[in-house]
Amino acid sequence: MSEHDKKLNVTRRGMLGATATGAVLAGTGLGSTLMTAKEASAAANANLEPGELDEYYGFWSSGQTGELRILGFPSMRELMRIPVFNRCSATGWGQTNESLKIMTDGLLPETKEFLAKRGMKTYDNGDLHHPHMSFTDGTYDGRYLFMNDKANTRVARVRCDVMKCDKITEIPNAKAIHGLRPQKFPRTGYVFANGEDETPLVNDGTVLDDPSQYVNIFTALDGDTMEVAWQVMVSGNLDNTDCDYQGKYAYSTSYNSEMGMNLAEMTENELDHVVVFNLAEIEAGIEAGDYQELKGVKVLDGRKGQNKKYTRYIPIPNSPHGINTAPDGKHVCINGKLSPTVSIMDVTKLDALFESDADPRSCIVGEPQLGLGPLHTAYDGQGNAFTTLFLDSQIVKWNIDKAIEAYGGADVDPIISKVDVHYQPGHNSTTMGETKEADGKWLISMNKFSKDRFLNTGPLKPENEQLIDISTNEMKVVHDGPTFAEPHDSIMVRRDIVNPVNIWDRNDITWEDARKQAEADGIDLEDGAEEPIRDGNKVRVYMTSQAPTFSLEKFTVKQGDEVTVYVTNLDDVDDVTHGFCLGNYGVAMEVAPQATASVTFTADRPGVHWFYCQWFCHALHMEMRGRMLVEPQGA
Ligand code: CUK
Ligand code: CUA
Repeated sequence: MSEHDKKLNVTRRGMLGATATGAVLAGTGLGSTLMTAKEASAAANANLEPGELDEYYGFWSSGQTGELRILGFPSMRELMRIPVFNRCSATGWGQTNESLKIMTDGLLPETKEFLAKRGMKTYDNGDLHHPHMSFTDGTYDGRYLFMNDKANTRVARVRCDVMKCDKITEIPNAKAIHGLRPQKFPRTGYVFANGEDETPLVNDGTVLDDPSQYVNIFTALDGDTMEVAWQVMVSGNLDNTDCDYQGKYAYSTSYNSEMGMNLAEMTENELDHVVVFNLAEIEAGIEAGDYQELKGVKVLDGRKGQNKKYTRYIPIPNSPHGINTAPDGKHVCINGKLSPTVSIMDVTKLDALFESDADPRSCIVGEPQLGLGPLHTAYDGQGNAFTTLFLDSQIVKWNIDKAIEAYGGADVDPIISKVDVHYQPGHNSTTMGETKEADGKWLISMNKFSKDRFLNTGPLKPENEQLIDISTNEMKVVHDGPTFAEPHDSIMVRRDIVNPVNIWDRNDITWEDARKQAEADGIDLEDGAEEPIRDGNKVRVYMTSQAPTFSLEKFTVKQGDEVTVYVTNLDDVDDVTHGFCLGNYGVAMEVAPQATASVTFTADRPGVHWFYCQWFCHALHMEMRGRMLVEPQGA
């Protein structure tokens, strides 16, 4: 053990003791006499009294669950789940016509065909790693959240006014969208998305073992339209991505510069790289027609050795993973993963790489050794960085300027402190930490393993997300938060930035198709219809809901009819959501105040079938039900 680590260990032990005492005493109301005022206020903020509101919104990914989650922060209370890439039983996401439109509109024609052969309209799984909010002028603007799907190569957007997904775009030419970040300046703008898995450029099944024909693709979407703006072909794979505060560059880590196809090949080189994308040069290249069109997208060639001004490759040790721009607008930390180092890139030195043939490493201004398995770095806005050490199960707090001085030869130690986390952290994030308004209050360590930290839930255990007070140099773990599979990343956004509505606007675009159909049928969605509208074997049932009744207590269709039920919720009271669940037909959906939702199914079971409201809405909620009569064929 080095002198340094010994010192840290002692500090850590002393500190843990102090925290435990503080916490116990705080519970008895005596804490404030023993804790400093700052400690006391931090502890008080983390433990909200019933009815108190959190200071921050936490937006959490959910990995292979495929949804986005909203947590109150720092209480870590889970507030909501927003289905995105998954099928949701509670809301009908993936079944309602409105959600299916969002889930299918942006699929590639070849995917629609592939799914149709399997009797599916859309994928019902996803792997959501990276949720990030739209920016204006370097900070969150509360418009949208963007997120990736590694499993099925998609990017989705959530509207922050209603907290529902409104667009999903499948990315052509790429495979496995992983790293994702919105442009920070002047606004979003572009959403940058990395393809993680390399594939043959023409992937028609004729090439397997010829790496020279494999490429990888970096994608920029237009955050306003959610259409692909352009793509750049690169060498090596792409892992995580970020961009600057000047609107000039985006950059991505690559852990497989070797273009290896198995573990041994992928980890062969000591140095992999970061690819820097020059946005102005790429736009100029498109303007000049220097691209090929692949599946309707303009694809530029930014591969190594092309000597074009679109990209530069910066050697970085070793299989780098996370890449995070600091709130100072100047420094970018590239986390070494298999190297114990974080490489600090200075974005003001990037111009020179493109203007001259400067050594690509000339933009690296620091490379501190921090510990084993550095994966991601977060910031406090005061010149300090917090890096997760996966193998050491620690967070290390260190100073960026000191690391740069040490790289220049000064005898300074950039490491300020380390804290144990439980266990194996991946991402960490700080309050407002990926914006220029980083406030240095809280850090969340998103640990991949919880092992013994909670009651045993069998062989499958929760993840553990630990809340850490970073308002002092000694980081304090103040809360353990179990989560289900498997949040990777999170952001914490000041609550004044996020302002969702309580009730839908009746003119919302979400049910535009329903409104058009109703108009064609001569009906107002807000009135409903007394009888089903028949159109061949298609039957449309229009009803409204108002606690505790549906406007129809019964309706009749024929066996084999394709039935669409539209429900419009006329209640305009906060939180009075109704549902429509049709028993033994596998049909259920949510209808929030002033919303319209619809579902289409084939009435192939004759008989009387009850439908009921499955969101508790009223003292007579149980009575909020009705009957569908399906007359047998030939009747
Ligand atoms: S990746 Cu998961 S720990 Cu997908 Cu952001 Cu680093
Ligand atoms: Cu309406 Cu329950």
